[in-house]
Amino acid sequence: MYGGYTYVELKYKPSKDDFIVLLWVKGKNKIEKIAEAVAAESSVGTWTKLSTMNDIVFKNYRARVFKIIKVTKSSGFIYIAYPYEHFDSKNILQFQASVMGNIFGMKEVDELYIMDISFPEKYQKQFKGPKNGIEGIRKYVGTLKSRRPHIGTIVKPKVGLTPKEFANVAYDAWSNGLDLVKDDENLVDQKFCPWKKRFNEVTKKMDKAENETGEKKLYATNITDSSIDRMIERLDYVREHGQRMVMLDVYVMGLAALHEMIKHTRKYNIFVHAHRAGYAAHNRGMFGVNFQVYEKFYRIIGVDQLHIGTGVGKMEGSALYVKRLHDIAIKNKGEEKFYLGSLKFTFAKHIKPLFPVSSGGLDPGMVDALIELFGKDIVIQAGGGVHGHPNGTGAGARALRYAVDCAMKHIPLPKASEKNNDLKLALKKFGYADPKDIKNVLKYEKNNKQKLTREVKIGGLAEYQRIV
Ligand code: CAP
Ligand code: MG
Repeated sequence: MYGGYTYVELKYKPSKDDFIVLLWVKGKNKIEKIAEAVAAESSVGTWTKLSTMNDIVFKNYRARVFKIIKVTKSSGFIYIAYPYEHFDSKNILQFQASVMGNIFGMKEVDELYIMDISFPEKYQKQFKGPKNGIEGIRKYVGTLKSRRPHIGTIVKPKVGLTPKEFANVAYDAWSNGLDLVKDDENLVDQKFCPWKKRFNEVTKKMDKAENETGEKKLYATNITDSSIDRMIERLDYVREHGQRMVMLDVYVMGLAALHEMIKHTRKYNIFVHAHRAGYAAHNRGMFGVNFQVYEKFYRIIGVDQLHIGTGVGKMEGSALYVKRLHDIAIKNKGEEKFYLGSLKFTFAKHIKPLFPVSSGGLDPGMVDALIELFGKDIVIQAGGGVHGHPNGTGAGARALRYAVDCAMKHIPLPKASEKNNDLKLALKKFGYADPKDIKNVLKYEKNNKQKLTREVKIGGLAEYQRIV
């Protein structure tokens, strides 16, 4: 009971239109009581009995806790079902304010972590999903048949280069084999590198690189701004100049601004490269929302490319967990993986797969391992791993392209490097990530699903966080 009502209903069978939320909770009271409080505050209830409550409200709009996995008396995993009618249509913010809102601030909880949410297909139908996604971008670049990984770079230093300097670095990358050049998440329109000037210089160099290589190139220009008008102005400029991609810092801009911008990018048929800077403030620790929930929002709303992590590079996320994010990006269905905090998922038919981007501390020596982990449907991006090559950006780009081309022919990198000095020098400086390690991790998962599930059920959030 919470505020005079009961929200725990362990006999309840969720309907196909319910939203399911899997959470970790810990507090001082019994877990059943904490579960009541969380379900009440995130749906129709409050701390006391109400004279205004009626049967219709309680029956039709309340959340129901239908499963509890106790770890201790006052901690564990809870599954909550929310009725479809509880939510606005085409308004993800109302969903966030309900399910991902007040509960984080309640004194009742000492830890609260939303592990996963499954969205009914009926709700997904209110959104359009990616206009192009992986197949559309591959078609544009010309890799539909070969299905090789796309390769790209982030111009470094992150900020500080002038437009001309920036464009020269971009040219070196494209003309030596990369498909994509992008701005960094913290570069938009600073005085030393105004957005329009940079765009003009870069696109001139892109034309040159395309003519010389005969390949289609992409520039993910960062148009993120706290003013929607300014983002639209930039988008118009991108379209008028025949460019096909923009970058958005999707986490910091928020879902409303993203939803709005996607309307325009769809209309203009411009690909959206989504950078997730900031997500980890929410994703790590004892209070938070797992990134996979945001990934689902982004796919349903309709970004075309999204950063998902690496499993081998500089950012958080184990190989197993990042592979799950890759599944959510490209698959339409996935089984429940409790040990990864994941519910089963199904995307509505019209929600196309997006192109997952692996970035953060990557270099050419990691290509075999990345392909072992993700397969070929992946964008491999390296900033430091290209511009940090002993012979500069051009050599770094050539090393990365050669590594991918050899991987497509199943030639392991150490062998491939015997015939290629750029790759040889890259391996010498950065080392070689042996794909065997990834193979072993995947094999371990395959053979130990039940064991891992048991361990998380006994160990709780700490054990889960050890795995992810
Ligand atoms: C990569 C990157 C990306 C990270 C973000 C950077 O550069 O541009 O922002 O990948 O992480 O600035 O760190 P390097 P994630 O290749 O030089 O590491 O993709 O996990 O969101
Ligand atoms: Mg960056």
